[in-house]
Amino acid sequence: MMNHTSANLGDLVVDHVAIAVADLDATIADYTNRLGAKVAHREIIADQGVEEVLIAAGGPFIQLLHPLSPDSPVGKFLAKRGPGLHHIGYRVNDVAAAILQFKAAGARLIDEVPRRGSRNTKIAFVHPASMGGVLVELVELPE
Ligand code: CMX
Ligand code: CO
Repeated sequence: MMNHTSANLGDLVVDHVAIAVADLDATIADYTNRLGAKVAHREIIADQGVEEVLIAAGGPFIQLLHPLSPDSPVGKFLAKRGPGLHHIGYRVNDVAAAILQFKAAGARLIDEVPRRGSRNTKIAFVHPASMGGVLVELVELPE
């Protein structure tokens, strides 16, 4: 059966590529004016200390992330590294099952229990130390 999510983590599908930005509106303008991109979604995720803007990009979204405060994870990232690539989100059918699979494989999880992401998704982060220096987000779309 064809599915837009990956079965058993088998068919890898990128949901979004996330970029940490210092100036959200200026960056949106760069994408819309220079690339002709359209904003698909905008949401404040207060408990994660971020505002996200999803840019439509023909398949996976480009997720612009702006910190709500300097002591949030993205705020600390910006202070340490400056704006740039932050993480890649991959779709999975069942994020709780995916967490168990990553744990069984010896990966370091940031989230041992799924939390709520934007768009009513269920998400979990895998530590960059376990994925070649890249922060990975597992994304389960709502029904
Ligand atoms: N990619 C790669 N490395 C990263 C990173 C990232 N996005 N963020 C931090 N790091 C690195 C740091 O540079 C640091 O490296 P060194 O030890 O070599 O200096 C190390 O990871 C530890 O970083 P830290 O700033 O001390 O912060 P923490 O360990 O507290 O947290 C991380 C790091 C990845 C666990 C944290 O940023 C996190 O929990 N992120 C997930 C939450 C998040 O970003 N939510 C917003 C996204 C919302 C959404 O996508 O919907
Ligand atoms: Co994300």
